[in-house]
Amino acid sequence: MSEFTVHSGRPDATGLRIAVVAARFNDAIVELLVRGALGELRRHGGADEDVEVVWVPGAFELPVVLQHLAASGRYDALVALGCVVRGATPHFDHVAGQAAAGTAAVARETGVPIAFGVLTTDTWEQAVERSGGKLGNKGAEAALTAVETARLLQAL
Ligand code: INI
Repeated sequence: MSEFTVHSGRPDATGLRIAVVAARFNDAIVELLVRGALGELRRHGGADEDVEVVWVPGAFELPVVLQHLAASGRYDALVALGCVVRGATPHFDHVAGQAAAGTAAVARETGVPIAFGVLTTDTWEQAVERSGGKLGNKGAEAALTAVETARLLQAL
């Protein structure tokens, strides 16, 4: 039987240079996402001196700052965090849509992996559930995704 070569990214943050880029809007939630992300990076071997946190005003501003950081060549991966709640946001679709599409475009254009940990929920309660509540912490999940993707790209 033939042997296939299988690639996957190790969940090992040792030595990886990572920036967590967080949108301050709805900061009560986003602080929890940042905390979750930083804890997850530490748990997987990330060193405090290799990890930076960058605050932007809102989720709409994430792509331009991600673009700047990704193009600098200083990071192995980026983690985008934020919280957009539909109920409180008449222009929800624009803010959430541009944050997601812009983030994906930056990752593709620069080759730097960017995990998307921006909550886009209908209600505040749904955001609470995903920022350390009963549905986990999406900031932590995004941080681990960034690590795995950075390792995968190194391995391929
Ligand atoms: N930004 C968010 O990150 N979350 C939101 O829920 C939100 N709401 O509700 O409007 C929000 N708006 C600000 C936006 O991201 C920009 O900062 C603003 O439009 C200026 O460019």
